Amino acid sequence: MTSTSAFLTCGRHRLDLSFPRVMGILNVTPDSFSDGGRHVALDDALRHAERMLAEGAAIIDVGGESTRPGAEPVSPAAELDRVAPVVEALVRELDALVSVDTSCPEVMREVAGLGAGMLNDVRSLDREGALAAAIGTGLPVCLMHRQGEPRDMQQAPRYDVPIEEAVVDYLAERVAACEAAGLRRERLLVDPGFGFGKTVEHNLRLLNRMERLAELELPLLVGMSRKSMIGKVLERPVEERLPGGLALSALAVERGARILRVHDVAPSVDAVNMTWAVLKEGC
Ligand code: 9MG
Repeated sequence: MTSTSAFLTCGRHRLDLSFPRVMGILNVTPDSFSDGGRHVALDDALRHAERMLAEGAAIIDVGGESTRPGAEPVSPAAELDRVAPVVEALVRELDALVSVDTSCPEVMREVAGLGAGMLNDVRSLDREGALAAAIGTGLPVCLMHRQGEPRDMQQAPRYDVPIEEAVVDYLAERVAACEAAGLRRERLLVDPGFGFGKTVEHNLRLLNRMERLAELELPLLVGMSRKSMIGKVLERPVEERLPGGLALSALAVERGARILRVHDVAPSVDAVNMTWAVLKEGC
């Protein structure tokens, strides 16, 4: 177990990270709702978030740009159009702690004004203007390792050093860049970025060696829910990956994860709490 600071200030919320928490995924990309209608989609999003909160999610992560392998980028205007009404409604109607999965400076500024409590950037603030925008929001930021862009990142990824070293070095460099620009480390989280420019073997090794990330001394967020590493090892389609994902969540908690980004909140909360009960006993 790593010792990270217990509380993270997320806008008007304080997130207790003295034990592992679950972040529920809320995708608001056009393919994520069965009905194309705008009003229905907003209502669906709200009901889905409400259910995840009732099941024990501490954070709702809203994303308006798909980061799946092969996905094409969307314009800032289109992303904002998808995300802003959902963030506003989640804050106003549910008083939820909302994280926004974005790499876009305009989106960061806008959602902070709407009451979002965290930024989740799979590009670790390396887009032009993103670092300055994130600093201006005053919100905590999750920095994630990736190699390549979603469009092409899974085309034969390779590394010259062991994957865990590549990940630690990259994240240490991004943390240093943030601190040099004035983003205090109290506002940072790190994420090894499972599936982002990594083969199945890279992902499995990275989870095995994830304790290496403890040297960064920052809260660790991980996302493996329904990812293809589960599908490939177990030969399961996406709708049959929950048991594999729960096993990975338990291992991630044992290796120091403090936030688990998942689709299936209720079973994940149980898996995380059960794992934590065992680990706590060993303290
Ligand atoms: C948006 N997104 C998709 N997968 C993710 C992961 O593994 N970590 C984080 N932080 N965000 C992710």
